[in-house]
Amino acid sequence: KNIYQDIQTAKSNQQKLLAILLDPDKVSVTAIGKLAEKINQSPASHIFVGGSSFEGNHLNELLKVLKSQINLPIVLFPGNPSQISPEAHGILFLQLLSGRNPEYLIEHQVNAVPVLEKTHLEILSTGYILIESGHETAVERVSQTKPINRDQIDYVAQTAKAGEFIGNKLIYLEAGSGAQQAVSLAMIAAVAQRISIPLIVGGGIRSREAINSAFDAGADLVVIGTAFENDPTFFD
Ligand code: 1GP
Repeated sequence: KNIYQDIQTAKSNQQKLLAILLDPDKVSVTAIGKLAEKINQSPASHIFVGGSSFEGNHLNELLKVLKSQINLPIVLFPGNPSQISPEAHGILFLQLLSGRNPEYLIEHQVNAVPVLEKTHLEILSTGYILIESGHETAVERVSQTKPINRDQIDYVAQTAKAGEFIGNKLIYLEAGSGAQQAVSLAMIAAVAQRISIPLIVGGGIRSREAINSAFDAGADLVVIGTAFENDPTFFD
């Protein structure tokens, strides 16, 4: 159970982290072999597994195969409590701080407890902040919450700080998977300066340049989903 400690150590050493997000809806168990090879050759430090709509049928099997082929911490990034599996190493225990839907602020979390208590997953309390990105994303649709406007930089930084005060261990700035526009560099910078906990940024980041710019702006960990999904040679 040292995923969080390792993220903090990386942050204090100004070492940047990269997570590849695998959506179980889009990755079959049989396709893992080929992907695993690419992931092992990539600079990824973490694997995130999850999606907004996935119902969890082959999750255990998928995670077992991943663990056998990849030597990185595997962290669940669940859209709902059915996406919890004891086969991962940790879980982003998300609170949708940008929304005002009690289901995603506390109800799912309460319901997840009996399931989580039966696992050894490292629980990573994460303030999750959805930022408007040009079109309606799956998170917005599923959570029935409105993202925060791209221009409300100070309000987003304030929201992130509230998450830190509440006790979140991580803040995740999310534009949504496949977002047209990633979170702006100005917003990343403002949030990074305001909080002292590690900052995760994802959604719509599709190039090496965009990854590096997010790091330079202050992201500690960048999440890449769609770009790798569409092109497994992305990191070559
Ligand atoms: C989505 O932040 C992640 O939750 C990754 O987004 O699929 O756009 O890379 P992309």
